[in-house]
Amino acid sequence: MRLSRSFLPTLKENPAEAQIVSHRLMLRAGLIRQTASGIYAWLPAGLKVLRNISQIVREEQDRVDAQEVLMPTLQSADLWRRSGRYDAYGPEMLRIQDRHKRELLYGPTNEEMVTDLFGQTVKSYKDLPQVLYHIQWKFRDEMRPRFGVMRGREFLMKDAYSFDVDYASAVATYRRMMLAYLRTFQRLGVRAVPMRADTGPIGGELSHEFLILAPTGESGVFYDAALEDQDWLDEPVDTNNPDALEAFFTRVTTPYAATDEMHDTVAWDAVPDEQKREGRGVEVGHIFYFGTKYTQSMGVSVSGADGGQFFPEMGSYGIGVSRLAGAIIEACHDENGIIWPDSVAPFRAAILNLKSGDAVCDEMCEQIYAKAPEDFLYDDRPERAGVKFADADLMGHPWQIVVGPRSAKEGRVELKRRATGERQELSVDEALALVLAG
Ligand code: P5A
Repeated sequence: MRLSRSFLPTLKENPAEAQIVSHRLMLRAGLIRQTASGIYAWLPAGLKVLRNISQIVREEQDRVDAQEVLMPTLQSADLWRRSGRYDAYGPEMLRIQDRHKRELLYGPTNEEMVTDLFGQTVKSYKDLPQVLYHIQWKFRDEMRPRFGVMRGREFLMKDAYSFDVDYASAVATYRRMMLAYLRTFQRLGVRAVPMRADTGPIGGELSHEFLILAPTGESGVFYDAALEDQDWLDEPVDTNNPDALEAFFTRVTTPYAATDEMHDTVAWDAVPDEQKREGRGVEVGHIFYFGTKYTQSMGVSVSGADGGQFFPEMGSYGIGVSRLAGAIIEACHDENGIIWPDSVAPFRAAILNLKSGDAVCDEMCEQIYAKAPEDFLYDDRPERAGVKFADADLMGHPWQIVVGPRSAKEGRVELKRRATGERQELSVDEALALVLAG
């Protein structure tokens, strides 16, 4: 994409309404614009980020055999009356009436809808387990929407729902999902720590939150340094073997990892001092096992091996996809701007033409741009070099290919790695090879 023709409105000044760094940087780097309180439009670069995150989430869901569907954003109030949550949910639910005065709502979550969908379709234990997920917009009329997309009213969530024959099978599904989550966050280039959590309005007895460690996070976090090492996630886990799943689960859910509210001082005292870590975290995922809460209340049963009917055991599993865009920035930035992990960056590299209009620079840039894949951004604007450097750092492209008049004459460019600041002078082909390999 040529920057001169693109809809990438960067801002020099910090917007007054943004209190935290990710919100400031998302506005300044031209990723989002607010259209109403807690509601945002995603501009081209922001949309690329959202798509990159969604795609990694999708691949890791598919890898543990979850199946993608797409349920609507609007739901009927009657569906929620069946579970008893219509009245219980409170003012966070946006309630709507259609022209026939039928009551609808903009879905804050989909337990009811998916249970109904499942009940219409699955009749026998032989068809279990089933895990369905979608990546869909949600609406929660938050009392205090704030921090940009981190606590929005309309936000994008990946929500998965599982149906199992019994407790043991449901727990195995829960653990498989936990593995999928840790793999997802690792691929997104951030470290996420799973912690025991309260179940809140979703309900149930077993629940974990996933927190990305970032100094500006909303929750205080106490954890064992052992959790920082997640390289072993690259090793295969036999997800059909309950013992292997249990071993994995025990490894990642040490009782030391806790938030402020759930801080167990006895367990904390047992952690060797040099292993103790205190930090802050942003909740980017939350998973729940709640047994037959919804199947029972909504009367959704299937036939069992003994010929009788039973209520399948359920869990639900959320990832805040749009919140992640902000959370990743909270974890990956410096005083100059965003430092995108390679896997989520809207553009892999920017070509910076330090002297647009100079024949040698223009020609070399055009030559690089012609060879480059789609995810290169060419800064061809007639701007000063300083402006281009600042914008490239702000937007956070993992690589900058800098084309200046002196080195261009010798057929060379300067390649800068955003994360480390490391620079090297290379030929065009060498630079391209490095960027494309990375
Ligand atoms: C799990 C999936 C649920 O809704 N039902 C379906 C369960 N869980 S949750 O914890 O309430 O939400 C899941 C994740 O969604 C993100 N999230 C938000 N993101 C941005 N703005 C919000 N207002 C917001 N509320 C929730 C979080 O990442 C949360 O972990």
